[in-house]
Amino acid sequence: MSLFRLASIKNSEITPREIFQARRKIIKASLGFTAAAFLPTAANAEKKPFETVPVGPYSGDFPVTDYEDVTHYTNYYEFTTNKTGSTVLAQALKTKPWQVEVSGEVDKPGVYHLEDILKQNPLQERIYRFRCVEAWSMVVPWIGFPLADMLKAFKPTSRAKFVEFTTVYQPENMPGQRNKSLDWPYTEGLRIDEAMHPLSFIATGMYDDELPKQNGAPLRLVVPWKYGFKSIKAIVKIRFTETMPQTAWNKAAPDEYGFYANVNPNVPHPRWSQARERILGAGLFASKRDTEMFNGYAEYVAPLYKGMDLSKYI
Ligand SMILES: Nc1nc2c(c(=O)[nH]1)N[C@H]1C(S)=C(S)[C@@H](COP(=O)(O)O)O[C@H]1N2
Ligand SMILES: [Mo]
Repeated sequence: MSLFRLASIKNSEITPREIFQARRKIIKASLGFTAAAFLPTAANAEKKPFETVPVGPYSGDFPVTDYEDVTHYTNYYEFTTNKTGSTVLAQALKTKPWQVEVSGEVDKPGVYHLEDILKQNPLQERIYRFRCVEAWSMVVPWIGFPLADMLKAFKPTSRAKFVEFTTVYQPENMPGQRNKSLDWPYTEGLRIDEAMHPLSFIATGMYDDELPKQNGAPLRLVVPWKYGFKSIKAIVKIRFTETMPQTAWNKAAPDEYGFYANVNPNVPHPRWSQARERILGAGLFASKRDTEMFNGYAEYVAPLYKGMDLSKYI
């Protein structure tokens, strides 16, 4: 039993790692076909829609972290700075209806209903490593679609060099927004080539299910080669800009949280090393593992930073 687990988890909420992986192996084996189409109709009918989502590219065959660990140890400052407290508090978030306002350097600005975005973007699963700046790591089977697919539909102009994302402002349901722990609403940003990179992902679900509120429902960013804080939750605004946007963490502590925030074992956070990481769910006394450059995704993303001094551009 992991130290992070709460005693109150219901058995029905647990997705045992072995069962999950066995099922995913079958689906992976049928890749190249549409997994859903080849399942017998009766079996299909019993499955939730998310369980028939095919596994997309870039999904490494990693041991997946237990669902209850990923859902009971979250960072969500709009609710609380307490990583176990956000599990319960986040249930107050109102996620229906949900709209995303698109503005700035685009030919198709506007307010888009989430349902319309979902209709345009077929779901796939990406099993990604995820690492937080606080030095724990996990592997999460996210369900969603490539960020690039969604962004391209808005037709960015040639002046769009960066993309800024903004989290919902809902202080009546988000107690953290009623104090000044960060400059609300939470914002994040990517350079346009980072945003368009095929690894950058929008998650609307995970572990064969809808995205839990504490993990960023109804839609969040997942950028697996960067520290977790770049992966902004509950997105309501996307703005394309010519200049580098400000980000919530960079504004709060510029020396600690840079714009790029690439996972880099060689550059310590000013207050702690980033060379090793704790595996979520393994327990506090389990041995740590060495953190990998770009969180293990260097072969895909290192070219984006060619010629940049990564000890300067943190
Ligand atoms: N809106 C918002 N997004 C956020 C955060 C937050 O406090 N508010 N925390 C970030 C941090 S620091 C991390 S490590 C990841 C954690 O994602 P998880 O809680 O789903 O594991 O979410 C990121 N996205
Ligand atoms: Mo984090």
